[in-house]
Amino acid sequence: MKIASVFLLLASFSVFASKVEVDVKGMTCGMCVEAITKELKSTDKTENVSVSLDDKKATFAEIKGKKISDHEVREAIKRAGYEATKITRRQ
Ligand SMILES: [Cu+2]
Repeated sequence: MKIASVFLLLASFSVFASKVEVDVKGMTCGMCVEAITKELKSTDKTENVSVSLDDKKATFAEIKGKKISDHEVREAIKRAGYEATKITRRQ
């Protein structure tokens, strides 16, 4: 997961991509990770989706030219069966 985070950091240097970090409540195992990853990818607005069970966080970048709202992020996490407690965005 640490290595994946570094790749995400490097990817975030591209001009318009916004990096998003989501604190997720209720994750307990690898199946939680898979379910959340799948739902975040299904929005077609995210790339470099990475979910950390240790940190209870999902991180991803917005695909260039696409904006994903906080509401859409919360709904995707909810579809997977969890709750997004905090959303942090970085340019
Ligand atoms: Cu689980």
